[in-house]
Amino acid sequence: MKILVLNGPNLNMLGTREPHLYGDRNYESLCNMINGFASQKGIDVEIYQSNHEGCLVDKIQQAYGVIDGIVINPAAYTHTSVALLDALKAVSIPTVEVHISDVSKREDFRQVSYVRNYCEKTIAGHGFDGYIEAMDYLLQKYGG
Ligand code: CA2
Repeated sequence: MKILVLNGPNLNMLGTREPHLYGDRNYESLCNMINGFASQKGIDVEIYQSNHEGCLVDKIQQAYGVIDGIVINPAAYTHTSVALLDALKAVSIPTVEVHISDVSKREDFRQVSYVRNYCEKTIAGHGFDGYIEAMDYLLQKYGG
């Protein structure tokens, strides 16, 4: 199976600041963890990060017909982007929303998630492990 892992703005800066929220490991370490799990389970994974909303929309559209499942941490676009929600609806690929921090315990403006309206599941506050849980959910869904 093919899984696309999408990460939104500033996640490439992991490990530089706010370790109480996002931990002290960097983005490369997150990618290594995702790739390690994928190779262990025989999953074909692509990881993509962008600071630009339209680039993330483009990547979702390109997944149409070729990707079996999406794991998405839209970062700040979680709370603002109808465009990402519409793109996910357009391609109709099973999707899991992931947040490293527990957004439910943070500011009011983080309580809204547009993509959640489409996603099958949301995992928040489990740190980097949330990505593994999301991939595992998609794997189970396809009988893996
Ligand atoms: O908890 C998450 O995964 C978030 O999606 C992270 C976003 C935030 O806007 C969401 O509300 C929750 C922020 C990612 C920014 O990452 C940073 C990395 C290094 C230093 C500061 C922020």
